[in-house]
Formats: sequence, C-alpha cells, structure tokens
Amino acid sequence: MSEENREKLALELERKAYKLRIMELEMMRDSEASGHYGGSMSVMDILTVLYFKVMRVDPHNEDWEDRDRFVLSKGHACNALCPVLAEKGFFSRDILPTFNKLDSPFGMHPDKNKISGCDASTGSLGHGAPIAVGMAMAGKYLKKDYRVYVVVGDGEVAEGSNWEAIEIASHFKVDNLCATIDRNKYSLDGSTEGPGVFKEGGIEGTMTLEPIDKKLEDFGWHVIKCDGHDFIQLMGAYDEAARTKGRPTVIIADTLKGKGISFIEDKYEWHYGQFTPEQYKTAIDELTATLKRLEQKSA
Ligand SMILES: Cc1ncc(C[n+]2csc(CCOP(=O)(O)OP(=O)(O)O)c2C)c(N)n1
Repeated sequence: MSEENREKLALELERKAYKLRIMELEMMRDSEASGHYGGSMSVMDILTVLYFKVMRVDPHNEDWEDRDRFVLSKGHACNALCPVLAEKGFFSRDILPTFNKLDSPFGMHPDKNKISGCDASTGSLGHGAPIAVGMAMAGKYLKKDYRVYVVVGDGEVAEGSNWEAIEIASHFKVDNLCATIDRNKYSLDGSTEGPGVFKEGGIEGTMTLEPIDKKLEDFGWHVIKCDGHDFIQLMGAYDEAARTKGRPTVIIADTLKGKGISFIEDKYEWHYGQFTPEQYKTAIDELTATLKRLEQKSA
C-alpha cells in the first residue's frame, strides 16, 4: 500500500473509532447501565484496527473454521466490544440499548454463547491469554492458517495465569498468536506503576509492571512498542506481528485511560461508574466535535 493510501486508511479508521465511541456512549445512556468507561475508551482504537483492518472474520459466517480468533481478555471492556461487533455486522445496532439488561445477549462481560461473533467468554481477569494460547496451539496442530489476537489490560498482567500462558506460547513457538497490552497505566483502583511497598497497616500501591518489554523478551516473545492511539503505528505493529516467525508477538500499546472524553482522561476513578445525563451529553458532544474535525481533515 502506498504511503498516501496508508494515511488515508489511518484517518478512516480514526473516524470509525470515534463513531464507535459515540455508539458506545449512546448504548450506555439508552440502556441506563453503569459500565467501564476508562478501559473501553483506551482500547477502542486497538479494537477498530483489529476488526476493520487486520482480522479475517465474516459476520455472515461467524463459525467459519478458518476465521481469525479474537479474545478480549479484559472482558470488562465489553461495552467497547458490543458496538464494534454491531458495526462489523454481526448483529443489528438496534439491540445495543439492551446492554446489561435481563435477557440481553450483552452483559457487563462478554458471553460467547450469547454474543454473535464473540469467540471467548471473559471477565475474570487472567483467563484470556491462556484461552488464546490454546486456540493458537490448536491452529498449529490442525495446520490451519488462522491467527489469534488477544487484548490484555496492563493491570491484568499481574495475574499469574498469564505468565504460564506466556511461557507455553514461546515454548511451542505459536507465531500465529499476537497479544496486545492496553498500556493505559491504571488498574481498577490506582496506578500500575507501583510503588508496591510495605506500609504500616498493609501494602501501598501495586507491584510495578516495568520493565514489561524486557520481561516478555526474556520469555521468548517478539516485543513491539507503539502508540496505541496512532493508527499508522498500530497498523505497522500488526503487520510486523504477522511477519514474525518462530515466536509469538506482543504489542505494548501505549494508551490513555478514558481517551477522547476530557473529564475522564487519565483518571482511574472513571475505571467504572455511571454518567449523569449531563455527563453523557458533554462526552457525546466532545466526541462528536472530534469526529467532525476528522471528517473535515479527510474531506
Ligand atoms: C480475577 C479478577 N479479579 C478482579 C477483577 C475485578 N477487576 C475488574 S477490572 C479490574 C482492573 C483491570 O485493570 P486493567 O487490566 O489495567 O484494565 P483497564 O485499565 O484496561 O480497564 C479489576 C481488578 C476481575 N474482573 N477479575
């Protein structure tokens, strides 16, 4: 693809990601659900590139054996996944406002038995990477050429089950596996950067994640670092992952928790919550203004 076409595609994807952010907030507003705003906004650009540029999936044949597989290990960002799958054509966007209601296919976390196009039920952190490694190993064993993509939260990396999966993946050289870490620097109740020290009465802070790139390299993975909101960089990272042979790839995507909505950006307090009607309006107005700017840029 020429550089000019790549830039055009990047802009098109960025517009799509803002449209999806707006769809998500309308879904949440109309369903009157609370939800995970911070991590759904940080991961939206990654999901957009995966579903609208990288992955080979067919909404008209969701069980297609040779499809690429996707696992949203940070399942609490289901409110980002639902609009993406609707936009991709797996189901009508008209049913999004049932989000998190009784009898809806969409709960706070994704259920593969209920959501069309969803390959793995997740929500209990630390399970997605092991599931994805199993899918990738099955693909190798069955001599299929599908690829497996898993998105993990940076706070989630602390779950020990990930490290078992990370070790197995490099041992079995599953180069059909690509993990992405949504590196937004926050977990549920604070920073992922520590300090993790003893204090009178307990421990203060989480353990530090860094140097996460070196740890993963030492475990035998190919590591790529990129800006998780730069569409050219994201597309380049996934291209490089597909070219990488003999070991799995992890993309450490530097992101901003709450990306796109100024009053929640970089604030772990908005990991989970519920907007007031005024906050929905402010957020949707902001996202719409960004979308309009992007549309003008591409006109
Ligand atoms: C096993 C498990 N423990 C605790 C939780 C509760 N929980 C939900 S989200 C979250 C924080 C995850 O942080 P991170 O992976 O960084 O997600 P992000 O910031 O990208 O939303 C926690 C602890 C859970 N879902 N599963």
